[in-house]
Amino acid sequence: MSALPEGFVLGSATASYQVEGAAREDGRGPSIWDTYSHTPGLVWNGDTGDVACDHYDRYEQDLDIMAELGLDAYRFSIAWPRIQPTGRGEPNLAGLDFYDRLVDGLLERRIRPVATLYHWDLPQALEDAGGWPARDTALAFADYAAIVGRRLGDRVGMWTTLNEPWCSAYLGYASGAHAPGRREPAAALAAVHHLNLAHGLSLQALRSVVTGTPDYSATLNFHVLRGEDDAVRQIDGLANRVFLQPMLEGGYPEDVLADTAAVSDWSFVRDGDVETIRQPIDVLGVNYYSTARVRVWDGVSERLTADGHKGVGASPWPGAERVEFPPQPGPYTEMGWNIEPAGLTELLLRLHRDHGVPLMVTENGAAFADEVVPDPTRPGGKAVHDEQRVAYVRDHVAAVLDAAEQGADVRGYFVWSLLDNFEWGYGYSKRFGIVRVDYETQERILKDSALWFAELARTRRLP
Ligand code: IFM
Repeated sequence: MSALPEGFVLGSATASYQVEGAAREDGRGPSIWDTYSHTPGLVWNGDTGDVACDHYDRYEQDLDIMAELGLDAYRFSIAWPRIQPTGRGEPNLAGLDFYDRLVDGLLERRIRPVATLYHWDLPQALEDAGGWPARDTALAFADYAAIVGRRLGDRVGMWTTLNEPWCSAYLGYASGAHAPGRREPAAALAAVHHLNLAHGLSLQALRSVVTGTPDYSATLNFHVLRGEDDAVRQIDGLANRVFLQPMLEGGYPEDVLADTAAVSDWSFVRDGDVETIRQPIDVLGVNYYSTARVRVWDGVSERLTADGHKGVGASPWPGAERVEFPPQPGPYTEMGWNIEPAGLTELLLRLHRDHGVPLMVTENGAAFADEVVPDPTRPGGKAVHDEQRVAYVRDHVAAVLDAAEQGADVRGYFVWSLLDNFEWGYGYSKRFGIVRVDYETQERILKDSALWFAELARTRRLP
């Protein structure tokens, strides 16, 4: 299949801390990523999101680029500390006004707003009170969701509660490779549960205030695993099923509770939580970049702990001390992640088979070392010939179409990312954008991948 299915949504994605900048403008409070990135030694080159792509002040220009590319939808995230600078209490109206303008600007350009409530910028005050390992954070999240839903709920086309809670829980609280940088495996499991609870509570809160007829969703970053059965089972449990099962089917997988019993007794799960977490969703967001290889560690040789996705710091896998992560065969992107489009087809088919839920690829893309070259035929006289990214995106869109042809109900594809941006612990050293950002001048240059994507959007067929 090379034609996009009828109604298939093509979009691009970003996240607040990665693109907005304006870290202290209009009453925004500090988030855990401000604290983390300002702590020496934690982020490459000491980079921070203070300025990033200055999207907060240049959003009109970025909206024009999206319109020029012919995007159907834009997936952005809302910065909780702009809405509630300490994570609780009265809303900061200037913060809400920004997203109001953004949503209106999208609708004026006939681009569907897809809003994520949480893409990792937890208000620092909530972390100081315990962070995601504390139940109160989930309750506060529901209040925040209601505030945002009241203000934007007549216009947002799709709501996503959480982006990649795997990263928030395990990289934030077990490996320490992400903010807040804690290395407490038991706390990471409590964070898993409270993120799941936040998902359920925020869906209830949104549904009670939203006046439009949006789709509701959550986005997970799935681990597509290769290797030995028991290692695959364990990591699949911790990475995928610990979110999928409570959100879609109800309750936690028995094997995950058993595997992690020495780390936690899961007594933070209270009566009624299982029911609260399992709320109806219209679409499951799927983020996919690569696959990972696992095997049972022999206990003798040096254990390969590097996780193919964010392999720095301590292990992000509570209770999986006997699993190791050998390197995957290439080719690789600039992140060192292997390129395997067939993994995406396989994942979509699995999710379709096991859960029967409509799917949306909410992130897929690649970092490569781009080069800007003079080109008098292009606006601004510059071009970026990112053939590898074009091939990556093309092959992954083809993989999505393969899954659709084999019966998976896949409703859209969002390329990560619209803009080069702050890549968390890697700072600005990794460029994922289909649009180049010059961080000195804030100039935007459409890369060849952006032009390719525009062609896809225009013709609705794989160029
Ligand atoms: O940049 C991130 C994004 O914030 C979440 N998903 C993966 C991307 C690439 O690492």
